[in-house]
Amino acid sequence: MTQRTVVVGAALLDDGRLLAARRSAPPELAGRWELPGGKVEPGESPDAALVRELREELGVESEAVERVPGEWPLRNPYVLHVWTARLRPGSAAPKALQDHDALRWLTPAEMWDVDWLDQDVPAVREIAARLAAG
Ligand code: 9L3
Ligand code: MG
Repeated sequence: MTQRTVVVGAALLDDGRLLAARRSAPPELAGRWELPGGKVEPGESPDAALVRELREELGVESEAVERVPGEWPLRNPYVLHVWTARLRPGSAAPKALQDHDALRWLTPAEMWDVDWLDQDVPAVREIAARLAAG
């Protein structure tokens, strides 16, 4: 039986823009941009994992909104799921606290200005289509 571990990525949206985060580690991913997030822990729900990861990595209070349909392969045994998310009222602004060295809020026109991780591209395409549709 194949063990799969879900990695949740957050399409954090604010005012029609998407937050992109540049990875600082590991070396093979450093410099590439991603939807922030990480591994769902045993017994943890995906939306709780997303909220925890964004608190740890960005220092924000957020809520998961909805899953973006699809599942994208990562290095074995990981698969990427993406959820849209928003900042809770009163949250701090995102800061690159861990695993990232730059953040950008991208408008639809800027969506492809950053070098996204290959595995995040299909999800970003889907988010871009939604933002463009208003
Ligand atoms: N990963 C890919 N795209 C993403 C995220 C959050 C993660 N949007 C990949 C990178 C790592 C693995 O998943 O190989 C685990 O992620 P993390 O726990 O290092 O963030
Ligand atoms: Mg992470």
